Amino acid sequence: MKIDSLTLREIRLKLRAPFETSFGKTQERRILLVEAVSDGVSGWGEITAGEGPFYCPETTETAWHVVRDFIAPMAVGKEVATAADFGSLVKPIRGHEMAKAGVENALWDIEAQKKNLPLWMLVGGTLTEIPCGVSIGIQESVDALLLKIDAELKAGYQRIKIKIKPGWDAKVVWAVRQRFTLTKLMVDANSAYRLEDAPLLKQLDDFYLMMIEQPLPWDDMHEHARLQAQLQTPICLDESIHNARHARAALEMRACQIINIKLGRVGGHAEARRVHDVCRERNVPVWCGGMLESGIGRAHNIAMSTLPGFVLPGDVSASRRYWDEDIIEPEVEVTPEGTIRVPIAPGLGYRPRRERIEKLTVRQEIFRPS
Ligand code: OSB
Ligand code: MG
Repeated sequence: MKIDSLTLREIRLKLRAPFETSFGKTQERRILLVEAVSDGVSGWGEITAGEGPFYCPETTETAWHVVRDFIAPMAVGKEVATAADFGSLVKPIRGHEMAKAGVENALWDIEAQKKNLPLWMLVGGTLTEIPCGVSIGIQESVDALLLKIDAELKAGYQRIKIKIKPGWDAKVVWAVRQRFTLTKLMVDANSAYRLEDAPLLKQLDDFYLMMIEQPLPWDDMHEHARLQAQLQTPICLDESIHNARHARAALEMRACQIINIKLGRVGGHAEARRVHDVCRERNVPVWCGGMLESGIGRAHNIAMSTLPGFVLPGDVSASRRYWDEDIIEPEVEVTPEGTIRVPIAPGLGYRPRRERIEKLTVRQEIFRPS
């Protein structure tokens, strides 16, 4: 397929409620959307970078720069056999996985439409219904958190993830476990602790958590291995894993027992599948993480979550948990059993609402062969 043009747009989307993690609070998202066109077929991808360099070094602004000044010049007008080959075009660029993923995933959408297949089938998915969990940010009070969890469980979600940070950890998790004794529960620290905090983290072993996600620095697998040796609770890595080599290293050094795969963090569907395969060969379960995506990113997450190794509930939940109105049609909905039924239409399976997207757009640039 020839990449005839790329359109990069920034939209602003206000979250229904602020989302707080150990690295900060988000209320309004600045999301970059990529629309690629090949032979008149248009495909969509989302760049999942945050507004600031706090989850990872990329930001909305760095992604705009890298797409405009490097990815677009390397890719536009070029021919690739399949979307999976896009990576070779942008190989000279180190890092910037989220910027690359936004473009690559748009090509996957195109390829799926051209082959008249739902995207999830094209990526190799086998599951037709995916299990869903929710990620709950740091709250004002423990009572507020308990209320929130209760509501999510009543909506059907299969597992609860709570964000922790120093001062909002063991005591809070204890209160949650007291109240919800059998709920599938996990915590995510977003790198808020140090290896010296091992005794504190060890207290979490009492709460039968499914896993502790990314307790230690984003760039340190070795210390996670040291910590894992002291904990019963499985460690899950998020921020540390940017490609299949990282995944292999982490598993070989026993830095984790579970991996959270995010399409943006690993650079798109092709690398996500390689991370998945590394885990599956070793019987290591994976699940799909979230980045407060709009419907476009969410639809890509759903497709990825159909790969057979995605056996744990992901952070992929209904559009209405995030937005008053999403930018796709239909919106993503979750069944009372806490699952998403995968779409059967070709491509993403959810239609981008072009008019709404245009209304939300604050800047746009179109890249064509010079
Ligand atoms: O660590 O998984 C994370 C949101 C922004 C940045 C990092 C993370 C998250 C979430 C939210 O946990 C998941 C979601 O509901 O999209
Ligand atoms: Mg995480």
